Amino acid sequence: MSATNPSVSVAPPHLYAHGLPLELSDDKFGFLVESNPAESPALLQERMEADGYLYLREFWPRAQVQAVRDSITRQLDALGFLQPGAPVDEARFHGREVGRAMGNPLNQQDPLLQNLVFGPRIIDFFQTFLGGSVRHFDFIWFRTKGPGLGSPIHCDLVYMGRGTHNLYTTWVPLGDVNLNLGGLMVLEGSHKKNAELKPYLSRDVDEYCTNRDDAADYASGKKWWDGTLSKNATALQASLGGRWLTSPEFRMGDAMIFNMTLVHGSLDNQTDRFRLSTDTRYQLAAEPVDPRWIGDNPPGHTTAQRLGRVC
Ligand SMILES: O=C(O)CCC(=O)C(=O)O
Ligand SMILES: [Fe+2]
Repeated sequence: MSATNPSVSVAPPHLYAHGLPLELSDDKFGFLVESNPAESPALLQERMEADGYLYLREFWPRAQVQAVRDSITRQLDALGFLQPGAPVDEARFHGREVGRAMGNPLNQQDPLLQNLVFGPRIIDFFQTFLGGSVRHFDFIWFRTKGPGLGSPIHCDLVYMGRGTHNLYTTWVPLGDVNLNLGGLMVLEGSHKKNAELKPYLSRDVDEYCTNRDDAADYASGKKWWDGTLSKNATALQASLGGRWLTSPEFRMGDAMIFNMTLVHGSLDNQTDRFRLSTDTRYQLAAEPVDPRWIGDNPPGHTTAQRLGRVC
């Protein structure tokens, strides 16, 4: 089956999120709607408003993304993360996770990567889409997901909401990602559940309540809330409604753009290979920016960024 052949997209019998099987009936599960990046900004804005995302197939030339993948798999190989003897491009897992987005050892300054995720193609797209001069966050979130659990379900706002909320994520598969390998999944219509999600969306992972007993542990960094909304995709779906949506196969060159309040996570990886992707952020340059993600060496979720408030 496709576990050993990434180019063949055969649906596995079960899909899992955080170790639990998803319900795959038509009313619970489906596929993302594709958009054409050349459509008018008004139409793309309408779709973003309606769906919370834009799934753009073949946004970049495949060869450009392959060159970035090559650079990353070479780094993973040199760092000892890949199975010796297997073709490097297959990115076979060698027993050790690479680490979460923060503290990931891969090179953020790689010119091929920078030219992909911060280059003219994507910046021009956002300038047209947002109707003004655009800036990106400097930090690049690497996802190098080995066999096992995908990313927990969350909204991006709680990690990056200290500037404008007119902010967009672009998720970039660095390799073809079929259902076995486990790509992004989003909960249909969840970006419009602001009332239900208000207690969650009003939080920030680097904030803590000064009037609670454990305030000192949060201030010192001993404790941290990781921003997870739910570890049970089906229970969350039962309360919010909507289908879980993914792609039958994200392909190299695709871009998946979404807003700050769209609930998402990723499918568990049922193969013995790494699933490689990045995610990056874009906004109007004139609007306020979250300082955690800006600069040559962005501070990120460090204790210096902790903010206490009475809650
Ligand atoms: O790739 C993943 O597993 C998660 C991606 C994500 O959370 C994002 O792009 O914001
Ligand atoms: Fe995210």
